[in-house]
Amino acid sequence: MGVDNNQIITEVFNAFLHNSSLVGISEFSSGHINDTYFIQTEEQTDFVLQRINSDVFKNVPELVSNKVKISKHLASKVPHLTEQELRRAVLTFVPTLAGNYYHLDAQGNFWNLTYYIADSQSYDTVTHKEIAYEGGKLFGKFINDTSDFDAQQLVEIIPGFHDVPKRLQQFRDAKEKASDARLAEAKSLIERVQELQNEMVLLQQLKDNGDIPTRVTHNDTKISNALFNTDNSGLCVIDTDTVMPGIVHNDFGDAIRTICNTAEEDQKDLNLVNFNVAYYEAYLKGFLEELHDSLSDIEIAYLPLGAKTIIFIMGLRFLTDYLAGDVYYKTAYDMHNLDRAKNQFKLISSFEAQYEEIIKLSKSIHKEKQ
Ligand code: GN1
Ligand code: MG
Repeated sequence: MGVDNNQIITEVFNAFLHNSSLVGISEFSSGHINDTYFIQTEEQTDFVLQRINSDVFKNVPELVSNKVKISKHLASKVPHLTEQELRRAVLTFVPTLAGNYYHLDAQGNFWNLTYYIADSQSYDTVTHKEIAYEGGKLFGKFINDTSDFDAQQLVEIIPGFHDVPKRLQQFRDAKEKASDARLAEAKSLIERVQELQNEMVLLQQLKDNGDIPTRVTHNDTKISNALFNTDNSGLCVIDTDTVMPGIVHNDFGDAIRTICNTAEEDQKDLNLVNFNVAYYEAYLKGFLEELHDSLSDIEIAYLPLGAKTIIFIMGLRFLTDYLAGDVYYKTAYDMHNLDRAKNQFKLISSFEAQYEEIIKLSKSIHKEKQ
């Protein structure tokens, strides 16, 4: 990071209302879209400053407004917490001196600031059943706590974000324009998309027909967006950029996609990529425990398809970006998006191989709950 960037970050940080003096800046490198910085202060209340990618998010003021509304709603559920406790349990946005929740800098970049949640941990891959269970409780609680919030008050910040027919159209467009070399590299995955596509549009059809209700959903429930206490109990859901109206299957599925993958999302050695059914069971249990009676039978019945569909969507999006020449996700090397896509399609194959067991588990946990 150059000096200029540090200077910009310092100026931007000082546009927010925090009465703190910056003493250190470091970058968190795990996100694929935004640039995220850890801001250390002399007062020892630290912050997370985020430069929001406005190529991806076309309407940042509305995105920030969505996030702040949801944080305020979640805060209203825990009125007994002190301010300090609340900042650990709910992602808390800091206003600017001008009274907004975002700052627009001289270069035209949008920023937002949240309190850093200290003494917490997050996971890119899960190695204990306990984390899968606690993750299920955290994301289940998120859905439950927002189930009385009118989803229509939120702007659909990326229209059709998890809409499979729309994602398939983007894939076909990218395929039309792709280089021969990339088409050749992606050949077997392109065939896989064709095999799976009819099954993968089903949830969107149920949503469009009104058979599955629209509710507030987070839409980026990968497990690294859940924070845990040092004893591994669930603490807080972060990264609410994509909070918008959606179906519960998106949030269920994206958490499963990351919790049950025995390897990281971009692991190249596909022998290491398998679907862990024991973690599926633990996650499902935690998720349904917190949801109490908020889910309908039809929503519950389609949870396994939700998991498969989200894995497919991510594989498809990584593949599309590879074909399009890596224009959307940050990549670290030439074949990064293709490796991510191969990883997701391997995960689908492993899911399919264990499908009967997954269905059996889903049915027995649902019964236990009744
Ligand atoms: C992106 O930037 P990050 O890591 O929060 C993406 C998600 C994908 C995820 C895959 C706005 O999220 O949809 O699931 O990468 N976010 C957007 O790791 O496209
Ligand atoms: Mg995100």
